[in-house]
Amino acid sequence: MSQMAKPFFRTVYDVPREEYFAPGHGLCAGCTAGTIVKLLLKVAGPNTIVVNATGCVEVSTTPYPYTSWEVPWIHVAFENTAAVASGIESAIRVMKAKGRLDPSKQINVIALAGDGGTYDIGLQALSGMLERGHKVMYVLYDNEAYMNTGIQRSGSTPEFAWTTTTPVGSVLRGKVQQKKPISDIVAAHKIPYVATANPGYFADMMTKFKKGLETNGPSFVHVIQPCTTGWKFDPRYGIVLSRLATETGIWINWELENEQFRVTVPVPRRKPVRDYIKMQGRFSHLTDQDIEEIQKIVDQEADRINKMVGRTVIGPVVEQ
Ligand SMILES: Cc1ncc(C[n+]2csc(CCOP(=O)(O)OP(=O)(O)O)c2C)c(N)n1
Repeated sequence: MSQMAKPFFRTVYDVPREEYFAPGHGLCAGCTAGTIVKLLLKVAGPNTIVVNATGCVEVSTTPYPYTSWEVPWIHVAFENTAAVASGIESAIRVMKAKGRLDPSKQINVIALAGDGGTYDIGLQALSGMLERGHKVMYVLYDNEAYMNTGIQRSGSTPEFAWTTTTPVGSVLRGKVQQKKPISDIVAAHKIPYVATANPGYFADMMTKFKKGLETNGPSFVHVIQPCTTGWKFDPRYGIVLSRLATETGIWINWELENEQFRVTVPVPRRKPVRDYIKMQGRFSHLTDQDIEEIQKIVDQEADRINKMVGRTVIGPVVEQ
């Protein structure tokens, strides 16, 4: 138990009933971003301001004149999410200091962006926000490509994945480069709270949102977000695929809290990475040898994490 995040949420009965993310939005059937945002707002509650970069969540939840947001929400340019969130947080601080706002009132400021808006174009604003120490929780929903504009590769797209800008043919076989280690880059800023999360482990994810919001300074929660359209899987399997990401070790749920590193979802017996790959059309061109290569990289990362923790938290692959 000492390895676990303090579990504010253990079962569905701990999840608040109130909704601040209204139904009727236009996200794809089976889109796990809807699940992430719905649960995020349940944790944050009504005293929350959301700063949302351009992307799937933004376009699909605010077709004029409708909105799914039952909290104050601002759409910002692709590149400046963290800068706008920093400004809002500073304004709240000044208004409290000048007596224009009750100093005891807790107002959550959440920056919300996809991988394109974080790994690539929003990285400079994000780094500035972290370095200045703003009390903002940045939530990255990572569907591993620029999905809203038609599935273009991002710095997050994994090696071998098909996208419209990393096609599969006689010259290229999907993306050439590996995924950028964004959470490690964020952690290098030495902020008080960094975590990775997965909507398939909703209690762990919600606990991390709560811890992030309670952090006295910047916090960053990086959430994997399987995308039925871009990853090409049957919409009914969004949560199954989310869980497989962690069960295979390709996505490890961890947190770094005041320099203390913990794996919050240990995986004593890993499933082979093939189980995750085979469910997705974006990897349908992969050979057994390619899958072996990915398996080796996942094994190496598991070793690195186990060494960091000082014991085996991500176990060996066991065919089940
Ligand atoms: C400066 C700038 N460049 C390009 C665009 C076009 N654009 C809008 S949304 C988007 C993709 C967003 O991708 P991501 O951040 O991964 O979010 P997702 O759509 O996958 O949710 C792009 C390229 C833009 N709005 N602004």
